[in-house]
Amino acid sequence: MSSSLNDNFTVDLAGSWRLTSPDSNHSLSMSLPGDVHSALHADGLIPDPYFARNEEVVQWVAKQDWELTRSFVLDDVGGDWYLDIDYLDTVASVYVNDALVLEANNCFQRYRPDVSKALKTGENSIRIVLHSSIAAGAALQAKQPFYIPYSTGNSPIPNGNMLRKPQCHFGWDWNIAIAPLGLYGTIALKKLEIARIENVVTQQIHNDDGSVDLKVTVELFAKGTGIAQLYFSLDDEQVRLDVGVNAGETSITHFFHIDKPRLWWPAGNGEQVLYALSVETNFETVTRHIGLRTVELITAEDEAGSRFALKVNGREIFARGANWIPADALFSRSNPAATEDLLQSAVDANMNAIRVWGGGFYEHDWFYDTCDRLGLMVWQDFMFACNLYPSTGDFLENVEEEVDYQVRRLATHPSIVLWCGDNELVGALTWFEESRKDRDRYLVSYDRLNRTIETAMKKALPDAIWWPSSPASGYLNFGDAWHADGSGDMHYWSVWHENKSFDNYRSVRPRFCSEFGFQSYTSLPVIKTYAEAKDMNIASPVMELHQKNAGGNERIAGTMFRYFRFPKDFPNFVYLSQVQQGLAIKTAVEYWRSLKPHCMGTIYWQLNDTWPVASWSSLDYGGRWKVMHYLVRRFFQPVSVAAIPSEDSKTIRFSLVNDTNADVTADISVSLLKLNGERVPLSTAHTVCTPDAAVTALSIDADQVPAGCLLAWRFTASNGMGGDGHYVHGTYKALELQPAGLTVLNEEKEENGTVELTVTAKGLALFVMIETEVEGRYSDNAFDLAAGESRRIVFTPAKPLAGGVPEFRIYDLQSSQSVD
Ligand code: BMA
Repeated sequence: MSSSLNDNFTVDLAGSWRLTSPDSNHSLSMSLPGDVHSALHADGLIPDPYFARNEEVVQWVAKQDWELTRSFVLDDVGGDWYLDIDYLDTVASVYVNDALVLEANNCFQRYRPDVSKALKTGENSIRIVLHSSIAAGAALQAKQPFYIPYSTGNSPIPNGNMLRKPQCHFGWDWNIAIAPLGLYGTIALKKLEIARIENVVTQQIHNDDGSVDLKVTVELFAKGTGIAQLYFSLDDEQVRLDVGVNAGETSITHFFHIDKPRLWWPAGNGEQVLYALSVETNFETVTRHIGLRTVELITAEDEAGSRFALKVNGREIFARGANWIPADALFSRSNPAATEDLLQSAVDANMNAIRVWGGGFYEHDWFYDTCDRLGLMVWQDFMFACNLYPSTGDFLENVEEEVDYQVRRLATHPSIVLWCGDNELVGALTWFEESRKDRDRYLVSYDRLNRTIETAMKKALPDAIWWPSSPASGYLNFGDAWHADGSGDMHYWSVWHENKSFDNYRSVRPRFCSEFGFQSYTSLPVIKTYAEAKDMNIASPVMELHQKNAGGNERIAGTMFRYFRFPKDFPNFVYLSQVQQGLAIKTAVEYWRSLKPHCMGTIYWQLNDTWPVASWSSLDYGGRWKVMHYLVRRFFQPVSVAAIPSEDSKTIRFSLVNDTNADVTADISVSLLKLNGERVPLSTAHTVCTPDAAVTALSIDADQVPAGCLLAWRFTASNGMGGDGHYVHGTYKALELQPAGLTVLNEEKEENGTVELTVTAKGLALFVMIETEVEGRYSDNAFDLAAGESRRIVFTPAKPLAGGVPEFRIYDLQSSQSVD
């Protein structure tokens, strides 16, 4: 999506500004869009906030106000002018030539104050005072009719719930707490000629004969009466309308009829066809990419409770995805290329869905454009998370405007399939003494907020799908969706937050699991960006600071003792933490996919990181794939096979699932894998699987697996998909693994700069993982080799290799735990 104004009518104010502190102690240059911390760091006034324990050193920055100033020249001040501002973070006063033109208090709003009277011909000045959100939050809390608690565990910086600002800015159990300030979007002065386009909203009417009517509604804003020329176009079809406008808003509707529409499909289900829609005045052009599709949320009641399935173009789609948090703790550092790389990694790991979690941002337009192109279905939360919130008139009014703006801004994106009221606000009612003691008061207060969001959303976009909260067992159902699995979406955290075993994932049968996660350390090359050699110990203060979940390092280590032997050194601790993370999430996903169509979605926590930190992510900060992401690609493959033990562990069934549109037949061969790496054939199956349900292809009795043997399988499906895997009956630590005798041959491929590596094993090698300091992608990683087997891996560096073939390290399960 894009929006542009003819050059004669815009003064772009992005670029160089002067940043000063009101006490005049600091004066430096700052580029907008940008943030104060990055500017101070670039000027050498603060150290890199992400390095070592610098988070502690930079706390002072957010405790004071900051001022941004610049000047600009206007040759002719005649006419009506307004400022166009978005992603202003957050409590800010804007002055033009010392006249106050805007008091902002919502980072999720777009502001367009009229500044005509404040301007003069010649040189003008503009000043933005960014007020400390810490001070603003405290002042607002003091004014509440009753105390509104926030999650102190997540947020070391208090009262973030008072402000319409990303909640993770105040800290989170994966985020640095520095309460950033800045402006991350547009800042421009624009001339209002006749009328400006406020927003373009579309509605699709899919007719019984297969044709589609696309209703395009344009809202114009004018200062007075006039005639606006409006040009609509959809691909090659063009229409001109002359529209009479009055002061205020005028709404114009035009219908396009598409006789034989080519539909937009989620990834893996068909093409992502996009039609170019543009709406133009003589001064401005707005373009949107329209994907024609229907979406339904199926919540029909059944024996277990009620279903939760997304249906696109009449086909139920199993959602395979992950939760999205902002791409950077300092949002101005995120950019389209890096964001696309993360989303591409999601699709490359066979995802078709992403949940934009409610503690971050409504993302930039280009984020959703990318999801449209890639076929990622977006579950979009409204930005409220894990706290309680005010329900005073001014707060709700602010929220109403925010919802109206965001929903209309994003309305045309085919990728957005569902709007959700918040993240975990119902659960949060049980987290605080105040709300436990007086649940009625806080529940009513919550409902006022939730109702405000719902009403504003439905007013702006009547056809969109509304889900009240994540997790929620249903509409106006305030039950415990962390543990009840019969209906709605579920957040299943018992394995991580309640320290249950991985098997415990098989104790619930979610209809749609929108959060479940397990932590690991960020990869060694990323740890090296914030820790020195002396800090490379999981109990060092630096490593502890880069772990934000209380008890997180203990949980990682404790779980490791449950399943593995003690890793031999720090790099192997990191590696093994990533292997166990992958195994945890694999256990959950494989079982829940095997319940299809009872379960219709698994969205794990979390795809990405905001800074280098130990977390639940499968991608490191910067986009490298952790061990888990390679496993995700396998266990999210549309056709896949999983070994699932029965509750009494006496049998292991091989489940085959098929998320494609057509039946597949899979040839599955199961063998015993001995500790010397020998494969002994055990059983085979030739099984058909329709797209509607998972099937059990074959079962093995546990007593067919001798002690010290693993089960291994390979499969090929009639659609060309295939894969392999192993299953350990018991724990990995019980296995007397033998040295794998791995050798690696590598050669540089001159033509395209990739490096080919051939990895060969003499014995059994599990979770073979290749790593190098250079950023890049491996064609496969974290794979198994039996005795005498080789695998050819292609390493594609992110940037052309400067210094020849880099040094590759190789890990495998046996050597990671071996003391010799
Ligand atoms: C869920 C999320 C996040 C959090 C994660 C890990 O509750 O909604 O708030 O980061 O768990 O604890």
